[in-house]
Amino acid sequence: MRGDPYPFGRALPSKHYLRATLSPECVRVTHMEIKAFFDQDTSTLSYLVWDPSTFDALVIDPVLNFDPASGATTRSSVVEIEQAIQSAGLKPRMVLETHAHADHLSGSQALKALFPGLKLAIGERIVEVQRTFSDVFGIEPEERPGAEAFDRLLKDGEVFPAGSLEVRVVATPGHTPACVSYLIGDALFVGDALFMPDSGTGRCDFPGGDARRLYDSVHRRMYGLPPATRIFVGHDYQPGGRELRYQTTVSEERASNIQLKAETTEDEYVRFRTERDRRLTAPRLLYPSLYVNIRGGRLPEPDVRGRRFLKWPIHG
Ligand SMILES: N[C@@H](CCC(=O)N[C@@H](CS)C(=O)NCC(=O)O)C(=O)O
Ligand SMILES: [Fe+2]
Repeated sequence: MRGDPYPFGRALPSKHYLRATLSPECVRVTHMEIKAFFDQDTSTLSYLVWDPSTFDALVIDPVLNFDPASGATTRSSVVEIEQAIQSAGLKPRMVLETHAHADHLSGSQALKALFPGLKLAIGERIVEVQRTFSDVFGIEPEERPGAEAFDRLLKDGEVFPAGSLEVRVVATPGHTPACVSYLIGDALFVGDALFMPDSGTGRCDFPGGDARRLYDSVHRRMYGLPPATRIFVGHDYQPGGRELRYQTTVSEERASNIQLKAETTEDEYVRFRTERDRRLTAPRLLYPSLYVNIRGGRLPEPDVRGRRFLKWPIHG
């Protein structure tokens, strides 16, 4: 994967983020509210972010609940977010995916059905992931999902509005090639690139994953942000049964992330990550998740009798 031509060279230096996000003349949103939602079944965090002065809001990484044994999907996680939106009188503008999740189904389409004006966005390299997994699932060429599965594909460094909220895209590949983080004010939503300091980092053994890339994403791009930048993680596996935690800071991660601290070298990290990944098993919902998530969170089209079927490759 080292020969991958993705233009990291174009990335803005970290002092630019400092100017772009924290200096008063550049920041449009000075105050924002963040509410986290936790899906116990997959240990996933979703976030609702809003501007309390305009009520403009966005949702990051919503979950559609799925029981693989029965095939039942339920919208309880999405309904929780909907209720929070309704009770605060918010105007949701966008749903942002940090990546195509491999362990849970996205709730983005269920949310879009509730709020029809919502736009769904994801990092532009999703098209690579769509290609890879269309092959894995043997999807016929004319049925392969592409850019049209999303309302908007985002480029590294792009800054876009969601109502009065201003969002900066920071490409943070490694867990998957298309992973992005979202910087909103002083808060960085990192998806599965980085977890709480006692949990480490995302695995890098999915197709297109790359531990060297993840090191660069975390060490150069995230740890180059101002130390007080708040970090909101995409999962918390509650190691040792500790209470749920999902918010930390750049300085806390730099000082104490168990897998990747400021002083950890690239080789040390890559050795550790590769070794750990060798022992990990596939996520329980790997195939259902990717089948749905490369289609922007859409369930498979129903047949004439309204039944939907997933594809699940078998090997061995
Ligand atoms: N056991 C979980 C899988 C957990 C998992 O693989 N999580 C990914 C994020 S999607 C990860 O990066 N884990 C980091 C690690 O285990 O080191 C499941 O079956 O869903
Ligand atoms: Fe993930």
